[in-house]
Amino acid sequence: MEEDRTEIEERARKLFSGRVDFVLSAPALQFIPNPDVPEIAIAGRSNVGKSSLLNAITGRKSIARTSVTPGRTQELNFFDVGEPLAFRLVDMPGYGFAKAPPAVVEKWRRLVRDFLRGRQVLKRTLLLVDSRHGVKPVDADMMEMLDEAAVGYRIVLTKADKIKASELDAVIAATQAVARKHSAAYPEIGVTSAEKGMGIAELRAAVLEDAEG
Ligand SMILES: Nc1nc2c(ncn2[C@@H]2O[C@H](COP(=O)(O)OP(=O)(O)OP(=O)(O)O)[C@@H](O)[C@H]2O)c(=O)[nH]1
Ligand SMILES: [Mg+2]
Repeated sequence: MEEDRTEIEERARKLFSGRVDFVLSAPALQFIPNPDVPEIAIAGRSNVGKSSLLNAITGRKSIARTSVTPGRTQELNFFDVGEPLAFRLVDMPGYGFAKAPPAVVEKWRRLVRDFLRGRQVLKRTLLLVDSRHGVKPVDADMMEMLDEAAVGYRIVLTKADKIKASELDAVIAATQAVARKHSAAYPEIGVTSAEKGMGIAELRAAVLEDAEG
């Protein structure tokens, strides 16, 4: 019998309230952990709220460093979830930072593309999009990289507390339309606020399902 939504959410809540450990921060692929457990990555523009969402999912205030300075997370950051180890979360370096020098952008591109292409254990990516901005050209570029690497992704709107409900409905509809055009994107859009805890229980459950799937 199929597991009930509330059962998965409860299982996910328990899992994330147990052990979650920062493993390492990898500036290049030679430093990433052995591919011995499933992984779920979190990607998105600089400042979109990746680290904040990771903190919210794990119910910790600062397991992933959050910053007010965009472009702070430049490495792949790995977090072990569960005891015994169930899966790993990967906080990816943000993209689309306007002031980034071309050499930095190129380094980012290579690191992310090679990681996505070669990582057999990568089950899914959460692609975060700021509710206030919707999908920007840089996000569409990232979606193409994911489509090409055939890594399935869930588009997750962040900072939903920052806009009105009517505006949120419009951005959800527009984002759904974009998702339909991308082969590796899930049709349903996640809607979250790390600040208010909105959509977090659902996202935790989705992460657990993706890791187990
Ligand atoms: N209002 C509100 N602010 C948020 C939310 N999530 C994140 N922020 C704020 O947005 C800023 C950036 O958040 P981060 O989590 O550091 O973003 P990031 O995507 O990890 O950024 P980089 O690591 O630089 O790529 C911080 O000032 C957060 O406090 C949210 O749900 N609501
Ligand atoms: Mg970050």
